[in-house]
Amino acid sequence: MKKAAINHFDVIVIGSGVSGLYALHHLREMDLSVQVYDGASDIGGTWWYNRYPGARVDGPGSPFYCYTFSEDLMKEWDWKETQSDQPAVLEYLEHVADRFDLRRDIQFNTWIVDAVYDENKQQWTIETDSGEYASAQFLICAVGALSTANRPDIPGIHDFSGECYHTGNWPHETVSFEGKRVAVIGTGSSGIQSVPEIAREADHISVFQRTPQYAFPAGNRSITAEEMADARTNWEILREKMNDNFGGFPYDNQEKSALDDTPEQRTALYEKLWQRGGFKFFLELYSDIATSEEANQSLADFVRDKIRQIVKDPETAQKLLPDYFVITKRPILENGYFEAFNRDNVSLVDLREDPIERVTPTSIITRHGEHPIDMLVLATGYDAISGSMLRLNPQGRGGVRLKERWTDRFHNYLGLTIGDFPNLFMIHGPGSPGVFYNMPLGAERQMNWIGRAMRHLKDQSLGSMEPTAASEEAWANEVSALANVTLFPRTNSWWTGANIPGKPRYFSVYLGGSIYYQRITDIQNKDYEGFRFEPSQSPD
Ligand code: NA7
Repeated sequence: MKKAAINHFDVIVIGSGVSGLYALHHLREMDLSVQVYDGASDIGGTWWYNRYPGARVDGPGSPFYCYTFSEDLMKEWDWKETQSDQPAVLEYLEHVADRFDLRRDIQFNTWIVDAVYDENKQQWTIETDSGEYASAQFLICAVGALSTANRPDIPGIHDFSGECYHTGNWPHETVSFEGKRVAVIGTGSSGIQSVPEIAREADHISVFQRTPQYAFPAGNRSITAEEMADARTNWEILREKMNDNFGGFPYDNQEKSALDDTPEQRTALYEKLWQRGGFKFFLELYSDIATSEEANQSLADFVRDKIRQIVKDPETAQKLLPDYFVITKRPILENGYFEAFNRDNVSLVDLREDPIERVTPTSIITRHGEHPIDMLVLATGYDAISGSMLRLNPQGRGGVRLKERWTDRFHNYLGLTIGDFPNLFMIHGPGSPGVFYNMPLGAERQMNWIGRAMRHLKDQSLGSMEPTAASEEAWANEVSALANVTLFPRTNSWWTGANIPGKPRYFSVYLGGSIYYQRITDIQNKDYEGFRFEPSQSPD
């Protein structure tokens, strides 16, 4: 990397989504100089890009999908619905950016094309797509766990002459489906959220399904003024509960096994949760749905029955029946997805029996026929969790590139740091609870850990920190040991990397929730066990 005159900061943050915004705020509070870069024209990250019809929070939702660092913020913000839609979440993040005056340290429309560590100076230098350089002792990668789009490599797809959109990079202008024949490829959360919305407007919609999915009623509803008032009054208690809960939400961890109940009792519980809907379905379930095949089967059968009951055409219903362990792919919340197949203008193409062969300028050709279309919606997901780090592909100690280190697995320690990449920190990286945890709260807790580590370096006149190879290996074993207790690794999903050809195939999320935060704090308290430090080379 050639060096022109460059600006120097204490910290450079890449990304101004949920994690990057908090990182900036926290680092400022620590009196550090910070520069944030974002390729988009405004804040929001994944919530800035994901504007497809029907995009909503599909976790436990509002009012607890939020930052917790400021009580005032909690007190002044009114959430309207339990499953907030994308505009509502973005509005909240914009409010946070305004309230804490964050934008003045964020350079938008700036893509970071390279990041290189200088061992002598103990600092990172980044290069932007406009040829600017900047350096900092610390580099924080808040690059998003679901932000590198997976675009299917279907023969002829680039020759398609109609409109073509990936759900994770949806246009800001209104997209009209009126009078159009639309193809949606992909039936994950994005496809399942968008199909009923598109179906209301389009002339016809063909859903191209590779894997049938379990989807649960979103149960979206308005949040009452009483509920908001209650959340505010009890905020301290709720916050504590969020910190103790497995997923970072103020609910009780479940301890009862499905096998302790009779089949009738199980069905009664599933029915009650189904009728209420929402992500709380999974939080109030039995404790062993993800670990016991028998428990899992009982819920899977229940959902398959529901699909058969909702979808009127038995042949279509049959094709929609999932056959993997329920909840071992990211659970999906739906708003009328299965009902949509009862409409005359919605049809299903089962790619397992009728795979796509190619795309022409005006159609999709499958083994058994041609599907003329005007618009192609790619709801094909992401190179999740590790993809955005690999796209950045930083260069660490000895000139090593991340792509060279992350060939067989995503080597890291605590999901926060990587050996040979000193002073680089990830938020929601592989090896952290990331996508299995309330992400704004997780970002805060990970960033607080990182801030404390930075303070430690400064106080001790240390120049760099990075994990040892042994601690990375031990961490990898811990991540895998937790995952292997569950059924998750046995299903092809973006959690296991199976959706991306050639990606290392293993479950890279730390399944520990609140235990994780205790673990990383303990390590910090035990003099940073597993890390090695270098003294500072700089005169001050
Ligand atoms: P997902 O959950 O990864 O879903 C992607 C879907 O696209 C899924 O049904 C895939 O089938 C399908 N897919 C991917 N590639 C292809 C090709 N080449 N051909 C046909 N079908 C394909 O991504 P989402 O955006 O829906 O959701 C991501 C997360 O964002 C979500 O969990 C929320 O937390 C927010 P597969 O199942 O792999 O067979």
